[in-house]
Amino acid sequence: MFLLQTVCVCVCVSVSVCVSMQHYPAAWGHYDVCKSQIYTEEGVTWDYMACQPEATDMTKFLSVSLDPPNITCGDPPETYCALENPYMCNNECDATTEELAHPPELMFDFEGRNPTTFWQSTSWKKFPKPLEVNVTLSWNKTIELTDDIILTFESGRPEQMLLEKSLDYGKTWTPYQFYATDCLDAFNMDPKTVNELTQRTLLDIICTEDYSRGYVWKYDKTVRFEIKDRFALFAGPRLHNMASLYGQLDTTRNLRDFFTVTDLRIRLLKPATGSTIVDENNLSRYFYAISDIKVQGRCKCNLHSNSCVYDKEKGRLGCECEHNTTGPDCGRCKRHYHGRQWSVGSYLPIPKGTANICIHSSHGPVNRANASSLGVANRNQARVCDGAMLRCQNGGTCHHHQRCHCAPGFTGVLCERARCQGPGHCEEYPSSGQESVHHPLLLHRLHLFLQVCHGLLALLLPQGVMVFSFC
Ligand SMILES: *[C@@H]1O[C@H](CO)[C@@H](O)[C@H](O)[C@H]1NC(C)=O
Ligand SMILES: *[C@@H]1O[C@H](CO)[C@@H](O)[C@H](O)[C@H]1NC(C)=O
Ligand SMILES: *[C@@H]1O[C@H](CO)[C@@H](O)[C@H](O)[C@H]1NC(C)=O
Ligand SMILES: *[C@@H]1O[C@H](CO)[C@@H](O)[C@H](O)[C@H]1NC(C)=O
Ligand SMILES: *[C@@H]1O[C@H](CO)[C@@H](O)[C@H](O)[C@H]1NC(C)=O
Ligand SMILES: *[C@@H]1O[C@H](CO)[C@@H](O)[C@H](O)[C@H]1NC(C)=O
Ligand SMILES: [Ca+2]
Repeated sequence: MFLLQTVCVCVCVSVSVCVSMQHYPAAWGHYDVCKSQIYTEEGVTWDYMACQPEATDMTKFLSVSLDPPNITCGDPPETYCALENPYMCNNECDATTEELAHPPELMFDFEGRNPTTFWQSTSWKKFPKPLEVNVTLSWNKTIELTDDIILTFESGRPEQMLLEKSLDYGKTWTPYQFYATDCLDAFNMDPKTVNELTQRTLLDIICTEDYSRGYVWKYDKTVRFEIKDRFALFAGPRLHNMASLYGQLDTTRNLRDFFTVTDLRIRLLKPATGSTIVDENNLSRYFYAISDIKVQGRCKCNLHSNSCVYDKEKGRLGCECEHNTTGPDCGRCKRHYHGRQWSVGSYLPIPKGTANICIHSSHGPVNRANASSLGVANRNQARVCDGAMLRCQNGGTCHHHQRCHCAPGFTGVLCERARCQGPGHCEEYPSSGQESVHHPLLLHRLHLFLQVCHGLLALLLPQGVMVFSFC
């Protein structure tokens, strides 16, 4: 067993590696503690918090597969020529000799020695039939990406490639980003860069020409999928406003899913040719070679665990679930802890979030719900807000589907009303214009409820909207 949590030895190979392993400043909340003991009048109890494992180098825990499977060079042995100079043919590949073999593992070994180690494909012998290779990375576990995916090519960067992701263990695939020297020609897409994305278009799948432009490959060998630039659309250029990002991740499921994967697939569609014409007399110049792949991320544990363990025997990652949840992603309540429906933890309020623990069945609202005829049996029906139909208005953010956090100056269940600024400003909203929770009598009752109850508390507000509150 191998604790991810403790694997944070930063070996600084280059400045960029160190930067990518940097932690976010403490002010944003690490979410690294799931519970802590607190002392109250009633004695020692536990305080539960949203928590997640530390981000780490995820390439240590993946399995890689190639398609076609026999596409790796060296069987039979082959000699390759340099792309820019067909007379420079000193790249030998022989699968039977360790020093001359280029197996897929060399994409994930420790980089920093010279010469680099790399995986290499066979050459484009069957031209003009396309030289296509799928490099599939599988975790058999849902993970959340926290930093840019960086591929380093040892030969020229591909003229056409596609990064795909799967969220269902490889059953279905969707594009993440297209890469080409000519996006229009290759994919019939307009070229874009990540800098052109906005908060609204963040989830758009783009084709970029930034990482394919050919002949200067000697100077830039990397192909990126820009996670941090996308985070920055919410968190600001140096990710100083992580609260804003966490707020969005909390409330916008699509956004969260966008950065979540179980598998990644690099579809190499056309190797570097260095020019528009392929030299058919010397196809040993065209091949793929990748020396390094970086994938930073963390296990997805639904904010119910701060540690993820790698079971070396089974070759599998799994969250060590807290909050009486269970499953590889802490995606359900433990046996006998179905007192209320399982729910993902919440990043809000910053910095500790909301744990949304599973509670013992005997403490649950199940019996009360049926008896009360208030219709609280199904918690899902009591959604106050979400990212789709029930949007918080006027810049408000939806807090765990139960409450809108309104921007200053707005009020109402969905922040739909302007807060009254003074006498005479509220004519448009007669009678029920005041936010109900601010009514002194109701507030008083709320306090009473909070003092009395143990488990889940269901309150019926005058508007007929259900609000749940955890005691
Ligand atoms: C690569 O994977 C895609 C599906 O993502 C599949 O359609 C394609 O045929 C595969 N290509 C090769 C060369 O295996
Ligand atoms: C890989 O195997 C397939 C059949 O399994 C064969 O048709 C193909 O020529 C092989 N490719 C190489 C590069 O050996
Ligand atoms: C490619 O060209 C170089 C230089 O002319 C030559 O040495 C090499 O054998 C050629 N390779 C092939 C496969 O023709
Ligand atoms: C993936 O994990 C599941 C359990 O979560 C296990 O049963 C299965 O064998 C694993 N698959 C692979 C390919 O390792
Ligand atoms: C979860 O259950 C264990 C017993 O299995 C108990 O000791 C612990 O307090 C429970 N935690 C919560 C969050 O209810
Ligand atoms: C509550 O009602 C649901 C269906 O409305 C039913 O399935 C469940 O058994 C009931 N629970 C109790 C404790 O009566
Ligand atoms: Ca390497």
